[in-house]
Amino acid sequence: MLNEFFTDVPKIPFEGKGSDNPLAFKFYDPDKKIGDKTMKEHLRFSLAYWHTLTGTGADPFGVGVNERPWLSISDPMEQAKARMRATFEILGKLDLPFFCFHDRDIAPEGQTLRETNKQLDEIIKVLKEYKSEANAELLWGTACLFTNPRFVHGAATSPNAEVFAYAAAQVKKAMEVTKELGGANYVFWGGREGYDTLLNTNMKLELDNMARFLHMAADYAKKIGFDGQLLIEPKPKEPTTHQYDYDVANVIAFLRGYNLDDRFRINIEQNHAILAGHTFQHEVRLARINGLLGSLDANQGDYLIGWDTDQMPTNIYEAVMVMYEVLKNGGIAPGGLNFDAKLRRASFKPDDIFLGHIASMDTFARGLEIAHAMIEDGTIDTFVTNRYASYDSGIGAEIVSGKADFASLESYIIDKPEISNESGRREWLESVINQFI
Ligand code: XUL
Ligand code: CO
Repeated sequence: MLNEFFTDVPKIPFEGKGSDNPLAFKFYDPDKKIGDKTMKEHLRFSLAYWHTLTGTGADPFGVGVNERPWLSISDPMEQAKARMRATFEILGKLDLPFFCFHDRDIAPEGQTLRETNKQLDEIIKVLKEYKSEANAELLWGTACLFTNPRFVHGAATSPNAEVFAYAAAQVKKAMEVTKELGGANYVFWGGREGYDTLLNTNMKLELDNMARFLHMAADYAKKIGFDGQLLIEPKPKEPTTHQYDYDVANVIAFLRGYNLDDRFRINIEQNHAILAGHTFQHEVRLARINGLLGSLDANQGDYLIGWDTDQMPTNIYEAVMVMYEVLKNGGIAPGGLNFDAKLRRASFKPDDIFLGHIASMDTFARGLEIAHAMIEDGTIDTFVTNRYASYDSGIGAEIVSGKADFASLESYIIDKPEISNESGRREWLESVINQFI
């Protein structure tokens, strides 16, 4: 195991709930069986390269403050190699089974795309060497189509066809690299695919072009034999005022409208969900019941702030509700739980990386245990089943089976003097969950 940048941090042990060791798991016990799988198999945790290795802690009001020895190496390729060593040191010490990256997180850009690809290949070679000695796999790869100034008006939805071409070539390469590394998924988060004002926007062409781009991507994945899952990651706003992949409902409609729903599933992020005015669980439920739940970006937004704060997730209640959906889905594989999350700017020490991930991993481990117990107990599920019992027989069964029509429903109800309803019992249900927590 690499031990170069975090020499004070050992391999993080599981010590259990009573432990006062900050560098130990309290709930995440990777080999512990929950139902038919281990915690590690259920949770499929992943490190996000961009926040943890590349992020400096800079914000709109101040410069980078993160103490990251690799970031002070001035030669860009040497820095990229050092970042890769730091990555595998973190993965090893936390025993994280997966990582995710954008192409530009791991290697610097050159003058031309050809030169950039060459640099990427060089870093991929280094990555493969460390990967062969580690227990970590690529959960997903993606292309950064939003940082470089050429993407100022978007990528696939840019008004400039040359930008569309550049983005296509970049995704082509990123998919090849993802396949080469055995990536389980490939993600499309629509960076700047959206608009700020309709005064300068041909919305129809932009949406059609986005669909054309995704069809080309799916065709290329097939052509090179990449059989990983393709994923769209919705977000309602930021950086553009209106992002096209607004939320899960919007993405489902888009995928179906452009005949892409058999090729793509959805990568759902907590902070994006709440920016769209939904709960994380709402988004996961909607994707699940449509057979489109792909993967999760496990982070946490601030409910008082209207932007993407991408905090490390520590809210057990939310983790419970999301793990309930994951268990009902029969698991999240080939997706996983990617910590698309960054430490607060004031948590700038190198070991904060470990403290943040331990807190997040423990949160979802606890969420998994509680959700499993809730399902085993069955109180909530039984309540929901009973609440809809009127559809199991009689007129309800006729509605569900398609036998009923407006005329038959009218003759059924027209002379009934009164309808009685049952209580929804929300407060009692919340108290049931609190007993498990
Ligand atoms: C941006 C975001 C991205 C995607 C990958 O808000 O979530 O990091 O997860 O491009
Ligand atoms: Co994300």
